[in-house]
Amino acid sequence: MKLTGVELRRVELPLVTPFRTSFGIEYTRDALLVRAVTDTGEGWGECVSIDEPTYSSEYTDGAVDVLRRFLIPPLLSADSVTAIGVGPALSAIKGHRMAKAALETAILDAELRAGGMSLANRLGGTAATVPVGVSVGIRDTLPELLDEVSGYLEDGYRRIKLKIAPGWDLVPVAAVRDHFGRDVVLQVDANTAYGPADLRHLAKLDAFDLLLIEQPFDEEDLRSHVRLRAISSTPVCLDESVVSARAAADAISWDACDIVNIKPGRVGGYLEAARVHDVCVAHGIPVWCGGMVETGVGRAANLALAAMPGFTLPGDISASARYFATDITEPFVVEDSTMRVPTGPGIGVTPDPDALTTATTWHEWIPA
Ligand code: OSB
Ligand code: MG
Repeated sequence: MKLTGVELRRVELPLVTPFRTSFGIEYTRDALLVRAVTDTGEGWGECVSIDEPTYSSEYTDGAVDVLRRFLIPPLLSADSVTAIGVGPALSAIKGHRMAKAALETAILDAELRAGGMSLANRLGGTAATVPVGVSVGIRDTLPELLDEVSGYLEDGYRRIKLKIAPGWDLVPVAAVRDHFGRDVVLQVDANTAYGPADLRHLAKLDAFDLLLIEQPFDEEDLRSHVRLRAISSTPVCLDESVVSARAAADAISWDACDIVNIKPGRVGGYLEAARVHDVCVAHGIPVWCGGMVETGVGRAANLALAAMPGFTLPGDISASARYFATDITEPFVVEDSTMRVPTGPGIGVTPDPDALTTATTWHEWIPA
């Protein structure tokens, strides 16, 4: 397959509810899409970076820069490209996994469309539907939080994840437990907001029978995650720390986690995400598919990944309507607390041209 050009496109989608985490608040999703054009057709990928380097070191302006200056040019000058060849071809460029993932996904999508195979089949996904979960941001008041959670439970979400941060942890978790009871599957995500001095405080979450606590400590502080596991009964899940299959293997061998959240962007693409899955399955570590407030393009691909057999826990895969009034693809919907895995070739969806035009704030064509 010859890559003949790549289009970078930024789309801005207002969020139906502002999304506040321990690292900031978002009112809109400014997503970066990559369209790979080849001699056998085109493919799409979504870069999951956010506006500021507050979740990880990547940020969208930086992703645009590294894509156009360092990642796209070598692939455009190659005689031919394959999806499995993208990682090795770009290995001289350090980091920038979200940018690499978006480019690899666009090429993988083009390749799979040309061959008539779905991404789920390519990855070894077997489930036709996957259970949905929802990630609930930090709110100003407890009544607002309870209201939002109540709406999601009515919508059919089987698992609720509460964002926590120092000052917003035991009280909101207790409130949700008291109000909705023990049957709700509840977990929390701290996005690295705590430090070693908070170990005893976090162990108090044991009273609430949580499915897991996600990434309480710094991404490089595996030691504190090991220590928390030793003093707490709540399973520890890693997100930010797991940047590759090797990082997953290291974390598991050091007893730093019980569960792993797999985000394809964070690990450099769907092919590496499948390898993270395999490492975790080999060690008996359950995994689930994380989210980065993706548009329909990224969501479609995440569903394909979540169809793999090791994804035994509900992911942060919610309906398009949980995030946006209008998505750029056909909206993804929740049916019977599950979502359907796309079956069409490649990622299985294509952005709607009108919705795309309306949402576009910037685009650039990079020719071979
Ligand atoms: O840590 O899982 C996270 C969103 C942006 C950045 C990091 C995270 C999140 C979420 C939202 O929790 C998950 C989603 O619904 O897409
Ligand atoms: Mg997380």
